Amino acid sequence: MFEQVKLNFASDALEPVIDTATVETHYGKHHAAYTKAFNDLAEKAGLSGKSAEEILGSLDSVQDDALRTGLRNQGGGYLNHNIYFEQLKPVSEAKKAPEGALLAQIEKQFGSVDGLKEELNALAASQFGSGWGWLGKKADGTLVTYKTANQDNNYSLNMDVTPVLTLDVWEHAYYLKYRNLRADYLKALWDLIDWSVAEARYNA
Ligand code: MN3
Repeated sequence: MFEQVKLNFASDALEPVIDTATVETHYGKHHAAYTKAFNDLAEKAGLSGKSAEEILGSLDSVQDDALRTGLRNQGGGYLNHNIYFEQLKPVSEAKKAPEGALLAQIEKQFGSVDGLKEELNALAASQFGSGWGWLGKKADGTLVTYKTANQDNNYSLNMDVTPVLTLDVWEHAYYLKYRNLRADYLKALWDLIDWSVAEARYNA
């Protein structure tokens, strides 16, 4: 049974960066719907015992086209939002900057944390239509920025990376407050990113 990650905050606690209605709709409706649909499809496909990462990483083994597409979209929607919501904390509680190995690698590759934010925001802002901007880690510890369309991720695309951070650029993530200003949402979102979660993912 796939379950939504528990939120580290009340639905109004991300104000003013993310408004209460967006949290309630995004987590309570969109993410909940992806989760239910993924559970239903995984059961139908006889894959309920596997992890979401395993299912998405072996979609080729699902023969039925509609089932495979459904698992890709709903499973991606389920997992991507778990990764997204897990890394968010209220402004007053989020760890504001990385330390240790992650910080060293960011400085080596991007010059500074601000340099990384700038590059990743530009990449996420450039995603045409719905999708995600990502910071990922390769097996050798190298960091990589990339973007994916719709609910695709490193697992469904069989990329040799694991997620460190993700930025949701579907309109449902920001449109109630930021309207068409995706770049403003991306800039503000960093105030909610809890770097202790990114460190744990990087050091895993
Ligand atoms: Mn979303």
